[in-house]
Amino acid sequence: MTTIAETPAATSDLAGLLAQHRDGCALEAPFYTSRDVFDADISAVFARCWIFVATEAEIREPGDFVTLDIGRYSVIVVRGDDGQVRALHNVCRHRGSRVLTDASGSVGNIVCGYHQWTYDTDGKLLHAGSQAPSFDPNCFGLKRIHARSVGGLVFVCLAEEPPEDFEDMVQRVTPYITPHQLERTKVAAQEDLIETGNWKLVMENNRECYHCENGHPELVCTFFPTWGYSDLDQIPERLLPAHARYLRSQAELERACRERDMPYAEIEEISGRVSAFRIQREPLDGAGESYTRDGSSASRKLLADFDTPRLGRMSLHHQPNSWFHLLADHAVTFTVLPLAPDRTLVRTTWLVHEDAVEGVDYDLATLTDVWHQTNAQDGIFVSRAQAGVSSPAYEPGPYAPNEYQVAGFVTWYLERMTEALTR
Ligand code: 3BY
Ligand code: FES
Ligand code: FE
Repeated sequence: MTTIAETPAATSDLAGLLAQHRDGCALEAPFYTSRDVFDADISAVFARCWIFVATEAEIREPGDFVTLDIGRYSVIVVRGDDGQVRALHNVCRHRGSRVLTDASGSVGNIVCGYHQWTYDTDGKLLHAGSQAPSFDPNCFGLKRIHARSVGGLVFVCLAEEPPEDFEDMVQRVTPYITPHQLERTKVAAQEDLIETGNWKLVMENNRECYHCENGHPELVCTFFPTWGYSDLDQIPERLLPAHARYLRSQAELERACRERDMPYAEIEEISGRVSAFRIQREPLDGAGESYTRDGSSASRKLLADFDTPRLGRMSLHHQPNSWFHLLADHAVTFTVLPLAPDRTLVRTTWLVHEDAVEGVDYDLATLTDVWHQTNAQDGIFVSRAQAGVSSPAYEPGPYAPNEYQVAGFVTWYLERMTEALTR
């Protein structure tokens, strides 16, 4: 008979919780349910690591901005008049009001709505009315946040001293990203989904494809469900024909990349460093071109004026909160932002060539169909997982070999939390 495990203490004692964890198993319930752990996640993970926040395509012109919340932080990502992407704390230096209240828009200067303190897009205070003669505006610029565009993907870091190994990641992934010329793209669609689960459940769900075969009928038209099996002997017999197709397409794709001087080798650095990542180009099933039901391109106007639509998907996973798929005809980016212990924002952005015309080169419903469905399905898995881990009967179970990247994510997360305790 299965016994119900003792309810893990709803502890604020992170050290005790970390000590309880068993390697190779899912996390204990409070990691997903406790407000204290949530707050610790924001300070130890989201306020320390480089976080993917937006694509440059969302802020193409000087003055264009997006705002987003990372825990209790509110961040402005803005293109300056000099064309540079910057990030600023969205906290007025007068009496602290939120300065920009829209999720996105365009400004000449950044004006606080409360008493009209006016900043330029660098954050410099230009005007504050009725001040005493001793007032020095130079002391009251909006606080800066580290920002960095990696081939058109904008990352920010809230820490004063960002993790140094991000630079190494940037060097290694840039050659994979630049061929897609994301700077020459526009946003075709963006979807915000609020999932009723902890952000780590969202990430864990993304780091495996164990659930794809049954859970994502649209995605597996093109995404090989054998993803995640590093030990090929473990592939179930029913998936062997798909695996054989994978191997054939992989050989063809490798040749196509070599002919175009595009890097192909997989790089996997999923734990043991702060800017942990995985990058890989892999074939797509069906026509092999895009995330559509039959695998044919969703946009006729290819990114970067590629001479072939058959470039599979170049997939980048970055800890803690993002993943990206760059294809020949479009790119799709995902960022995961924690809202509450049991609520998480998943933002999906579809990019197409800047000259692609909706209704002529691409049909929006076709372009977004597969990931729209896949996200909705993942949202249901995550909400069921959150409900399950909230039960007193929940006991963390073991990861299967093809969930090794979930284990990698969890190991990485526990490293960050352990590090935070020793600071
Ligand atoms: O988006 C991804 O990269 C992951 C990989 C497998 C499941 N999910 C689709
Ligand atoms: Fe922003 Fe007063 S709080 S101008
Ligand atoms: Fe999924």
